[in-house]
Amino acid sequence: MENSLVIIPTYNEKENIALMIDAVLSRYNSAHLVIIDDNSPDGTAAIVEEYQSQFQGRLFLEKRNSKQGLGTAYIHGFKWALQKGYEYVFEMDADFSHNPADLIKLFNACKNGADMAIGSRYVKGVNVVNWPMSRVLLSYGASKYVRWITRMQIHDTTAGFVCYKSSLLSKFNLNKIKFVGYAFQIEMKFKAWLLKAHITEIPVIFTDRSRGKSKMSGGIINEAVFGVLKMKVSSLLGKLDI
Ligand SMILES: Nc1nc2c(ncn2[C@@H]2O[C@H](COP(=O)(O)OP(=O)(O)O)[C@@H](O)[C@H]2O)c(=O)[nH]1
Ligand SMILES: [Mg+2]
Repeated sequence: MENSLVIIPTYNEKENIALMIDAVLSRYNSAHLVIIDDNSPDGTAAIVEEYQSQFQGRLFLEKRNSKQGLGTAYIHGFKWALQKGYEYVFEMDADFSHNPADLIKLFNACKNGADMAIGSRYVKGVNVVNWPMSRVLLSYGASKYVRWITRMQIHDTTAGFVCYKSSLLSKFNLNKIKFVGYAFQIEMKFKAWLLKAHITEIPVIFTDRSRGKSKMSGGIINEAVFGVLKMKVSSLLGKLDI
């Protein structure tokens, strides 16, 4: 995976982060990894620092002062990636819900012409393991809702496992991304769609975390439900900044 940067946002991931660093960097010898940590009280950042000497020049840490949401952490990572000149930029969670072994599938899709490859749970049925039924229904329902409102031909509109070609990322005005929580994932896909990017969905199996805690909250859901509607209306009025 040459010219590749994997971005992982973290908030209290001390149980996962060391295993994840190793899973990515030992498996893919040429890939780089940046962790965007929001001053996790559990000391996640210090663990990353411990590993930096083992993966000299391939493991980076960006520390932010406080918990500012997953969306803004990715924006920070995207700007960092574009400034350093990586060609393939990945989004992935720290908790092993996204299988590091699938990174290569997303990479190959982008190498073979896609601008954006989405690790998708909903291409055929529902490929989610260990989530409570309520969470599966929420996520699946959200994906259907977003597809219906936006008319994007994407099955997993809320997926957080993505590879972007930097040529696509650089077309976004990253200062104009509005959503800070999970809806950020929807906004990126919708804008890529409006940019007529070549988007492909690669089926993956999503497995709920077995270590640490989820940061999902009610406010995040509100942002998604009402925000998506607003975003669609703005785009119809020609008022959406991409
Ligand atoms: N930097 C940063 N990372 C976050 C924040 N919220 C969640 N994360 C990370 O984003 C990823 C997904 O969050 P997670 O809690 O697993 O969400 P869930 O899988 O949807 O329940 C994990 O790697 C989290 O550590 C945040 O506010 N800031
Ligand atoms: Mg998770």
